[in-house]
Amino acid sequence: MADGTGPGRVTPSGVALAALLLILIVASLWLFIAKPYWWTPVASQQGADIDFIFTAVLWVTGIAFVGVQGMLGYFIARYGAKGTERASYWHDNPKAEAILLIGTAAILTVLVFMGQRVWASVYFSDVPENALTIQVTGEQFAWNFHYAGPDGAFGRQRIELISPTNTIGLDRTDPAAKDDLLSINQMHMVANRPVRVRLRSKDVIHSFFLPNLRVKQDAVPGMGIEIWFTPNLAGDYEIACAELCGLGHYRMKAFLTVDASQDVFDTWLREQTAQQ
Ligand SMILES: [Cu+2]
Repeated sequence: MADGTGPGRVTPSGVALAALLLILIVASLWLFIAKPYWWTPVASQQGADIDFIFTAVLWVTGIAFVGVQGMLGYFIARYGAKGTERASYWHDNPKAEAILLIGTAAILTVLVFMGQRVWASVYFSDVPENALTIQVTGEQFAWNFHYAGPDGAFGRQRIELISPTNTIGLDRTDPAAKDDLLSINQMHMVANRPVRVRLRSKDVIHSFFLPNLRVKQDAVPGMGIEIWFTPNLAGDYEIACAELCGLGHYRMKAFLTVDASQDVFDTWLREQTAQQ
């Protein structure tokens, strides 16, 4: 065929493949432009920066993808039009390789620096003074949220006290534990007040995921991991576990409420504590 003696360059299977590719291109373009399955509106301060990086990476890789695939298509059409052309071969081309290497390195370096600025603002910045601290403990298959209560001090936890009703082993004889709240699968925080999450796991690796707030952090057994962020949009959201952590992983779902004011939050905390 390539020697020009075949049935010609346009074959039914080629046309079918081209049509299929065209449908794929139009469908994926539509997905990106109409955004029927896109991110939820961002609900945290840090989330806007993360979305910006994501968008930048998407543009860069999108342009590179279209450029590379377009050139490939063009070369095939341009140099294979008759089916009689011979491919030429050479071992290397230092100039082309240098341009590609330096160009790619420059783009990636810019992206890495943009990303590390956001990373540092999430992981290497000081937690603001007024932050609300919540101890989050993942287990198969639930999220435990431990609030210090009005005294601001977390009660002692003891492993031998862990039971089906006291899932984090809170020692109620400790004075600091008197006003503590243990909430299972229900998390509350206050809009525009920073939150410090102390993340732990009782069994396997889980991943604490607040998609609306663009927060995702692994919970690792034997480690206490801190992360902070500032929710800035009141509302009800979902919390997921983003680490395949066992057979019940799919139901490791919890609920987050970002209260509009400290008063609303305090009322919730008081009601919940009274119930316990
Ligand atoms: Cu999990």
